Amino acid sequence: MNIVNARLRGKEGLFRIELEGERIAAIAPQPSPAETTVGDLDAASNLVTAPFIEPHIHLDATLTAGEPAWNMSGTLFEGIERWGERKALVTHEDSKARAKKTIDMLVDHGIQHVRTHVDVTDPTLAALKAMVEVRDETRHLIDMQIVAFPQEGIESFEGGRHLMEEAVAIGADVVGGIPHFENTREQGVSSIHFLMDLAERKGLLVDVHCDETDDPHSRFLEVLAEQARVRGMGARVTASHTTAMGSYDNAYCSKLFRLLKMSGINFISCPTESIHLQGRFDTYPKRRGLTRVAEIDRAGMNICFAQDSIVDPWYPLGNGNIMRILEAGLHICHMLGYEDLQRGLDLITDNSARTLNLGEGYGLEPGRPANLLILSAPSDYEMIRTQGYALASIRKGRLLMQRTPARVERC
Ligand code: 17E
Ligand code: FE2
Repeated sequence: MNIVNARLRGKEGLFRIELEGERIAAIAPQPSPAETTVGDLDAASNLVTAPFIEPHIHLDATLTAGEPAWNMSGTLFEGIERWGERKALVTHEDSKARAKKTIDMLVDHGIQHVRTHVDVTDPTLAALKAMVEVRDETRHLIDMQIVAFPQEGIESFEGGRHLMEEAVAIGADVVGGIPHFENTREQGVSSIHFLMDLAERKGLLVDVHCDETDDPHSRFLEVLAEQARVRGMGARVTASHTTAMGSYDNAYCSKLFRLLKMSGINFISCPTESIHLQGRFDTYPKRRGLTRVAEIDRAGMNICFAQDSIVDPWYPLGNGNIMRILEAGLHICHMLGYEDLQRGLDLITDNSARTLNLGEGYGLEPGRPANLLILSAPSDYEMIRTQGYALASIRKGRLLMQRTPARVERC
């Protein structure tokens, strides 16, 4: 299969992309618009990109909002409480069915790489065992990384350390954490030492829910970054949320940024989730409750956007469309400047690939997997402005999804 009349990000003119089997064989400039021949796909001068990425979602909790009760306060903490009630009802089949339904939503929106957190503060590890099967059974649709995520704490939950180790033995790819939820500051710090030791010993990646609160005294990011720095693991470590950074004062942040840059860790912001869950203890003025996305990006550090939730105790909406998250995130983070709009898709493609350590498994280059999207607009700016979408998703050289745009007739 070949794709003709493709526009590529950051390049002038049109291109022809040749796919051979499961790989990209060649990418060549195309001097003039081409007719399609049988088996070719016409990008019609629109962007062709590597697939969209969902770097932070909870596929174990998805599609459970209101079961058995709704989160009435809209806080993170009530979400954790409501999830605790639903978690008691989790079964193997229920977990698999909801995760697969959600993966279909992601695939419909051009996502082919997913990192999912799975709550392992459950002595049965039912959801984790289910997700390991889902990871295998959906390989034709997505590449999945599973994070062993201790929702109720590593130190504060009975047997927490043991459950983390067991989750890794069963097949988790990434070690998680939640230091701001541990009972004490000391437990938060020791949980980070424990999880970094575990990841280093097993050669795994790290992705910690870190300082997901408006409390400016929640300062576990410095501990995580310093641990990553001294162990030389920065590129393999991610700090998710870090919303407390939106409440740190500038004096502390300027010191913190020096360490963050030295550490080389990655960041994930979930803008729709955080604007919904945070700011809940404020009246007015009311905080946005997000990390410093633009500042992290401008300091040359790696940051990407994620959905976090789809219809769960923390967030009642969501449909798998990461372009919606990008558009909301750029608004919320004051990132509608000219430069930001030129390269907005970085936040859901290349930056996310770096966070997930996808390496040569990702990107439009000859020799790499024939995984790509035909988009509905010719540039990042136009994709964002027109609320664009993936028109086609190709994986390992085969069409996964094609979308027919709605037609409007002026009368
Ligand atoms: N758990 C958590 O601690 N934080 C979140 N944002 C979600 C689950 C969705
Ligand atoms: Fe999360």
